[in-house]
Amino acid sequence: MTTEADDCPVDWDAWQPEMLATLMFIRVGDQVLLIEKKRGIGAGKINGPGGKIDPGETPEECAIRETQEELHVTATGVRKHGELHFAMSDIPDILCHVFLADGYEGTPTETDEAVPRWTSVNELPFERMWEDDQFWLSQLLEGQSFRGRFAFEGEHIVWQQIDWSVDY
Ligand code: 8OG
Repeated sequence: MTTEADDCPVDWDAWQPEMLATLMFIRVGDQVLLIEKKRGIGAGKINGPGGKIDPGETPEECAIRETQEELHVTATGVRKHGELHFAMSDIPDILCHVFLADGYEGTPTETDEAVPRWTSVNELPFERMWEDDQFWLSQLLEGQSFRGRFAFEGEHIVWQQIDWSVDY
């Protein structure tokens, strides 16, 4: 893995995502509501709820809807904190908007798409998550904003850069 601009396999200035997606992380005290994803991209991994943005939908509307569909809860106190730009080798390139919420209504419930997993923010299961999450998820949960760019070969990062100076 490298962060040297010269070695970057992607022309980020010309890069266009092929898919728009979202992620939602609901943090209450020292716990964050994660999911074990049952289907779709990243099935079997631990992640936040989220998914593809529908036509006509804002990213925030999508993150709230996906969380309702996957866990039967409505996130409250939602704020955008991140963007993830993924240049992928074997699946479409993705731009993912990342949201942080400080509350929710409803009861986290298993659905066809996900199993809810309340997790300590100090014990995030990075070994079961996407490889890039270890570089931004703890900071996001502390309220930091960021824009991450990652080039993947298969499941592995070959280049990355995270800008912590952004604001949304
Ligand atoms: O609709 P579907 O659930 O298949 O959409 C893919 C979801 O997976 C979407 O919420 C974005 C998320 N996702 C990626 N790549 C990565 C990643 O590297 N890290 C995390 N945390 N989520 C990712 O597509």
